[in-house]
Amino acid sequence: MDIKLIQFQSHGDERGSLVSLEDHKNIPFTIKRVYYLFNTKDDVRRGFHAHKKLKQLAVVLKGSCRFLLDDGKEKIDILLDNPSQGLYIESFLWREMYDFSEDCVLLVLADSFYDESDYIRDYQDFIEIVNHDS
Ligand code: T46
Repeated sequence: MDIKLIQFQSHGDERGSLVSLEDHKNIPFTIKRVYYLFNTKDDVRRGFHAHKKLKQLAVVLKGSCRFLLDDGKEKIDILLDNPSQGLYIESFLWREMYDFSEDCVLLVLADSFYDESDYIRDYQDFIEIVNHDS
């Protein structure tokens, strides 16, 4: 599985650091929605779904968390702990997020509005869909 970790340019000086995210420049889609997760508990796992169409990019603004990505054939575990890096999450990837640090703030940019019908929330359904398409 090809995991795309995008390295953002960080503009840093003695005042601190600044990262800018722009449609079709360092973000590979048009940003339609932004959401963020915070106050997450360290023993909680979230996600447990894939998306049919949605493409997203996740950036840990503070702290750290882990992503498990699964394309139905291979599982990859990624630590996100750098606000200058974005994890590109394409459609048909099962994802679970866990090991949130207490201070974790996870920002997600999405290419579509929220749509519950785009979610595949049953793992067996996901496996059947991805294996059927390959
Ligand atoms: C994903 C991972 C990384 C909304 O009302 N609007 C929204 O834009 C979102 C994302 C969620 N919600 C509601 C739906 C649920 O009642 O917020 C509640 C929590 O959402 P969910 O259980 O889907 O959260 P996660 O952390 O399991 O998954 C989220 C995204 O839903 C998902 O697309 O890829 O983060």
